[in-house]
Amino acid sequence: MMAESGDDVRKPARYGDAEVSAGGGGETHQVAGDGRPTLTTQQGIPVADDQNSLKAGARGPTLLEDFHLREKLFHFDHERIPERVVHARGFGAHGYFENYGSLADVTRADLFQREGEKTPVFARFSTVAGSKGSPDLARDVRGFAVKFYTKQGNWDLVGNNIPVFFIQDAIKFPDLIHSVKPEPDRGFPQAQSAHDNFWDFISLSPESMHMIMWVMSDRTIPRSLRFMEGFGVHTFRLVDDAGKSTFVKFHWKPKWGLQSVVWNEALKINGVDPDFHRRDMWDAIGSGDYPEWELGVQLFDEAFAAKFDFDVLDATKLIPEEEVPVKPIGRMVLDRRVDNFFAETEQVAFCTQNVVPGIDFSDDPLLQGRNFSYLDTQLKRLGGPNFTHIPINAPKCPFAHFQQDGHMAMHNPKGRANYEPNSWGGDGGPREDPEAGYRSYPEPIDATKVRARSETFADHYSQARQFYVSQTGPEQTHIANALTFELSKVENPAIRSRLVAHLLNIDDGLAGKVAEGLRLKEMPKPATAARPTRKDLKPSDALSILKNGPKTFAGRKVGALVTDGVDADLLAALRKAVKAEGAMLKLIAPEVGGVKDSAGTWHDADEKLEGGPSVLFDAVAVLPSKDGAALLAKLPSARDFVADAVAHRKFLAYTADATPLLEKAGVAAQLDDGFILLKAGGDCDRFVAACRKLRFWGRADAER
Ligand code: HDE
Repeated sequence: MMAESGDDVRKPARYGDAEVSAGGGGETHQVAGDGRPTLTTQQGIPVADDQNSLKAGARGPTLLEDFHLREKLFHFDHERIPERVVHARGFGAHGYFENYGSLADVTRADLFQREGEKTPVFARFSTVAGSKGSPDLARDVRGFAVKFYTKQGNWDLVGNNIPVFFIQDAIKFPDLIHSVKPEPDRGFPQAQSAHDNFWDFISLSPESMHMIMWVMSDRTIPRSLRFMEGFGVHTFRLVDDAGKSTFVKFHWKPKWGLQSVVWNEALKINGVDPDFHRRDMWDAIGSGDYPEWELGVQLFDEAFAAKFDFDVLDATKLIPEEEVPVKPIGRMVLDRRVDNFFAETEQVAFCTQNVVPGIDFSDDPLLQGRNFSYLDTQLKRLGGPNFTHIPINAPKCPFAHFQQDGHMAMHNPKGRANYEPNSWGGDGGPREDPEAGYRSYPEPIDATKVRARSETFADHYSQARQFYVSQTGPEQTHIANALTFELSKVENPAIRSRLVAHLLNIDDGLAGKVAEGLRLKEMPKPATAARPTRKDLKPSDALSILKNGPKTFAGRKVGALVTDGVDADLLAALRKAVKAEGAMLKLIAPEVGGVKDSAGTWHDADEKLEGGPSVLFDAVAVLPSKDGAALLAKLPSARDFVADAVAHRKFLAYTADATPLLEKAGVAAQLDDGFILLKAGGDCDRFVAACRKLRFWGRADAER
């Protein structure tokens, strides 16, 4: 029988570079000293042994007396808080907003008064439907929420990457979200709209059709959170010092242009890197490649609202930028990662009701409902009314009020006064300020109380059509393919057909393609339309991604597939050309340890081949040596690397030695202008210049 006493039986042990001490059962102990602090309990009591619980004999039962064990398990058991009911999966970062000039002529909002002034911000991007652990590249709307810590309190602009929404009245939100979330009997599918319940609800809600066009476009599969737009969606009000109101819609435009992945890439990225978007943001900020957007406003008055084709209070409609231009007013730069994901990204509590003097609501019924919902949800999620005491939610300006107590109260006022009016003079606490204080815009309202939908909201198809006809050919194909994909996952044929009936009111060509893609036995009759579709709305270039791509390859990534013997000069030239563009080069090799180039220099790899497929990169280079190409040609992962890059219409640089691999990947016979042969260093510059177009859309037959 071996010793089971409490004697100190620790002996030194070495595991590679780690020197530890091993206990009687061989367990690892690392002890304090040499500048390492002493481990304590939450109460500050020093801990002697964090590997073993207190037992009656080394093989005996654990004792209830072990306060360290109990405290450790108790705390662990309570680590989770409820995830957000929507937008559960998100990623946040800190930064600042900087004014281009003063907006004093339209708003008294303090943050917009002074040119060049910076306001600290925290932004959180999210998907909507999936749980916290769902993959980043689900086809979904992206949340785009920004908290501005202004000198007059926090302003939360809680938007999306799409300028319109599915529904017109907040009362439908629980139904919409129930329909898209996993079906209640089976608990799946996760993070997907491709199922019966969602399309059942949508096909019975014609007001969703405009949003559906956006959701089925590549907007819902962004390449990076850095390359997507953001929108405040609703019409808001700006109010100036004299009390004059101007309507406003907010737009975020990414500095590096718009870019999305294609659907087949999204499916594969979700498998190989479910954290694709958050990793991209983390890496970009870490390498000083700061995500940046310009904030713009569409400003208009009551007269414009009265004559505009649609109701500005209807969140399923947008105002084309060609009709009311977006005026840039400042930029947001995200330059700091969070220190702790839970404390910041998880606990941040955005509320649409958080507005500052000079910014006000419109009567959009969706916005009005949100103003209740966000505050309400934080109580449940963060466990009490004091969530503003959490540093990420606390204003960065002075604040003073008489709200007190509650769970975990951290800012506890001193003194006697906790009410007003009071007669405690200088010790009486804060007082209201009629001048600086928030004054709601005195909108005249003379109305009858009704439960009704305004008839001015009744046109459901005209802007859906306008969106569709504003897209380029490839983008229209993607919309048809996405609808076909989603509806093919719907089991009930009546729902498929019902949706096509709506598409007939949008565009016959689109309806035809989807009907054919689904192999509908019979074309349905067009859905009854509350208002006939207008065909006279002018196409708007601002609605297309491809018409708003970057003119640079900056911020993008090239994946270079290399083996031992890779041409040292070419690799150096490629690295230089990519860097000069402000892009990144990642090396993918058969083993993560790296490769030795033709000059005998060692290069560490960024990824092992199986973990670095081409879907993770914006363009690829295939640079094996002759022997390397023969080796790669035998590997399915290398053949997929090449075949996928070609199918996804990426620019592909290659060397003559790579030919056996291109042959085995089945692409050697179709070398189009998207393939760039690298013979000398100068060819690398040509390759990078070509990459500015992001994809070679001219490649034939890459998709159906
Ligand atoms: Fe939200 N939404 N929403 N939403 N929403 C939430 O608030 C809600 C809507 C949006 O990163 C919840 O804190 C209702 C439109 C974003 O923390 C909840 C309605 C837009 C985020 C809620 C809408 C959004 C949320 C869940 C219909 C774009 C994530 C957790 C009236 C303009 C914020 C939370 C973050 C989150 C309710 C519609 C954007 C439940 C009732 C339209 C970006 O309060």
